Amino acid sequence: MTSKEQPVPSSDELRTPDAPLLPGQVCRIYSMRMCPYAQRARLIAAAKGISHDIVNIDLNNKPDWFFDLNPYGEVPVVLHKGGHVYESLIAAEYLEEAFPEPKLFSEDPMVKAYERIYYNHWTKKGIPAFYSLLKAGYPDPEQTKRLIDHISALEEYMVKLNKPYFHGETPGFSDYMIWPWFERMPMLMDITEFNLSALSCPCIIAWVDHMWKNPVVQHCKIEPELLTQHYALYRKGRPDFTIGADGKAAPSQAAVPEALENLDGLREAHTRDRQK
Ligand SMILES: N[C@@H](CCC(=O)N[C@@H](CS)C(=O)NCC(=O)O)C(=O)O
Repeated sequence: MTSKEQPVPSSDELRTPDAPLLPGQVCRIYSMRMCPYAQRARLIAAAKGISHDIVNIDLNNKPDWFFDLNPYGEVPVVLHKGGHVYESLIAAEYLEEAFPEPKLFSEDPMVKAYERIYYNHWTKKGIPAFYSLLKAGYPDPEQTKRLIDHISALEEYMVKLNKPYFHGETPGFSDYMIWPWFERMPMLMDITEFNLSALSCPCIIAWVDHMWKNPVVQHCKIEPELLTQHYALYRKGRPDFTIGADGKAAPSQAAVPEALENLDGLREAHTRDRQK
C-alpha cells in the first residue's frame, strides 16, 4: 500500500446501510461467514462477477438498524440501488434478474420449473433434515434416514436428467442454491459420522466433485475447520457468529460448556429477535 492509498475496510466493520459502498462496488451483502443462506447470495454474486462489499453481522449482537433491513433479523440481506432484499432465495433471484449476464437459470420454462422444484425440495425438506441430524449430534438412525431420503430424491432427479449439474451442462442457479449444505457435509461427518460418500448416490457424489472444482465455489468456500468449530458450538446452543473474523483467534472447544438446554433446535426467540 502506498502512503496515499486507504486501507480497505474489513468485512467485519459494521457499515450501516447508509454508509457508501466501497469504491468500485455495486451492491452490498450483509452476511455471516458461516451462513449457508448468505453463501447462496455470495455464490450468485461471484458467478455473475457482481462486485460487492460484504458486511458480516454478529447475530448475537444485532444492531437495531438491521431489523429495518430484515424484520426477521436474518442474513443475507442484499443492498442495491438504495433498496434492500432479504430471504436467500428471493435475494438470489433478485441478483439473477438485476444482473442478467451470465444467465444462471435455464431459458426453457419447463427446465427452469424443474430446477426450482428441486432446490425448493432441498430447502423445504433436505435442509431441515440436515439440521435435525446435526443437532442430534450422533449417528441417529431416524434423522440419518430422513436426510438420506432427501438426498436420494435429488439423486433420482440427477439420474433422469443425465447431466453433470442440476442446471445441465454447467453449474447454474439451482446448483448454487443447493450447494452450501453439501459443502458442509465434511463438517456433518466430523460431528455425526454421516458419510455422504458411503451412500449409493453416484450422481450426487459426482456432482459434489464437479462443484468442488468450480472456481465460483472455491472463491466462496469457508475453511472446513472453521465450519466444524462453528457448528460444534451452534448445536450446543452457543453459536459464535464471529468465528473467522479478522484478527480473532479460533475458539477453544474446551471453553464450551457441555450442559446446555437448547439442544434440539432453533435459537431461542430472545436471542434472535430485536434486542431491547
Ligand atoms: N429463510 C432465511 C433463513 C436465513 C437464516 O436462517 N439465516 C441465519 C444465519 S445462517 C440467521 O440470520 N439467523 C439469525 C439468528 O440466528 O439470529 C433465508 O433463506 O434467508
